[in-house]
Amino acid sequence: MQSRIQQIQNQLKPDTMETTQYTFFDIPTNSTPPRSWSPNVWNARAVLNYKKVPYETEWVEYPDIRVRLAEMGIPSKGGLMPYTLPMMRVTTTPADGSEPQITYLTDSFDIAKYLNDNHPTPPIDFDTTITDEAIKMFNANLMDTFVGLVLCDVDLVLPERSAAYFHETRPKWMMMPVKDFKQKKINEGAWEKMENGMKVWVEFIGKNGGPFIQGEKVSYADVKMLGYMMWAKEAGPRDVWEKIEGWGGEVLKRFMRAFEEKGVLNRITY
Ligand SMILES: N[C@@H](CCC(=O)N[C@@H](CS)C(=O)NCC(=O)O)C(=O)O
Repeated sequence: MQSRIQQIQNQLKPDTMETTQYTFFDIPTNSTPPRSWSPNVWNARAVLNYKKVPYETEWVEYPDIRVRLAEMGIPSKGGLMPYTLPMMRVTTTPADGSEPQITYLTDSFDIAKYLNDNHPTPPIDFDTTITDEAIKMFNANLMDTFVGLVLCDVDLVLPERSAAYFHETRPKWMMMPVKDFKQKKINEGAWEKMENGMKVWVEFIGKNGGPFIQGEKVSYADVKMLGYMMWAKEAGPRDVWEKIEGWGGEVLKRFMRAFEEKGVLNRITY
């Protein structure tokens, strides 16, 4: 019979432990190295970085997303965007070295929740009431102007093929060329709406003294709000981000700094 010590030693041997590897699929910018810029992708990347779990990034350009994901056997979601990123591949190799098990998580929320369940510390509060409230606040006050002033210029930071894909696909839901859609939003008062929206944002984020919505405690609602800010910062035109920074003032500064201090903004290029 094995002694208790031997049993523990065997359990601790690297070749007898189950291992899990994460591969994170993200959309690149045209910079070298590429940078993470998409709000949906940030909802998941922020959690990976916050939890400090090891992962590797695979960059997939817009037109290649459906090809790459279909090739892995991931089913289409149908509609205008049958395949989307972020996606995370979880490869688990059993302790006995048998065939690895592969799981694909194909939605940012599912990735974030999976990570929080499997890596409980540091924790993220997934209370749906706060998340719903934050999303409702953002959608009612800022989403429309972020689409007009940030999304419409995302092609400026995209590699050539991705920018072409953007101009081919987005007019289908904008019902007009991207340039005209942006102008329409500006004519409808996008700048003023953004300024007013940021006032509501500041009040919402700062209501418990900051840096996060509930004070010191990080929630998934904060992660969502960070995703939108990273979208503007990384993919929006410089002047838009500068305006947002100005309107966001101390509350936005503290919010971003607090995430930075937790290591969340460290991994952006790999
Ligand atoms: N609900 C999804 C939405 C993700 C999403 O819309 N991703 C966009 C990039 S921001 C995408 O991959 N689009 C692919 C396309 O346009 O073909 C999530 O949050 O994971």
